[in-house]
Amino acid sequence: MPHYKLTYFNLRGRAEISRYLFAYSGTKYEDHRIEAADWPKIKPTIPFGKIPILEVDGVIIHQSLAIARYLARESGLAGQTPVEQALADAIVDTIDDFMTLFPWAEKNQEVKQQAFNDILTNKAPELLKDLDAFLGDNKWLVGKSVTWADFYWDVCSTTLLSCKPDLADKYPRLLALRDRVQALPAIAAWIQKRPKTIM
Ligand code: GSH
Repeated sequence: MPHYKLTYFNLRGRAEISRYLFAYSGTKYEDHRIEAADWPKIKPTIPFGKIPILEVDGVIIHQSLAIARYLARESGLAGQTPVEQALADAIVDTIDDFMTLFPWAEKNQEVKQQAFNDILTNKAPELLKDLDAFLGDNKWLVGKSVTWADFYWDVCSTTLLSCKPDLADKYPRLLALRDRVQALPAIAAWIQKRPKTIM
């Protein structure tokens, strides 16, 4: 078993999908959380200067979704066939396209709040409608078993719902999918024990 070290801020953010995958597979890893105040001196030491990064026996992998896709493959959660894998990737990318619309690092709180409201009110409905149609009455987003796409929906929607609690009220099937992910014993245990952070 390689030595895994995941480095990120003390946030769920872009590292939480990988933490879910570690939790689900029961793989030991170092959940290294850095203080924002220490970031300026750490940044230049990191290839490409962004986090999360995952060190696998000292090899540094950057980009949150490359990290998560690797962990999903390792734990059998990437999809059961090449087509399922492509579909899971496509759903993850679709959700991620939406998440990257938000100006997470905006310093002006008024500007930030206005942009968040606009995206949550005017752009989210389209994503939710499409995701709901894609899920239909299936248990999981892709194939017959849980994949990292279901995890990504849960992780991202947790943050979205913290910004707008009624966001998905019109989509009980998407809310039920969150419940199914969160009821997986290893995920339930992780949610219970993880550090409580705003994002
Ligand atoms: N596409 C990259 C990923 O998914 O990993 C984005 C990485 C990214 O922007 N990370 C942010 C960061 O490192 C934190 S969420 N911010 C500090 C900086 O840019 O100096």
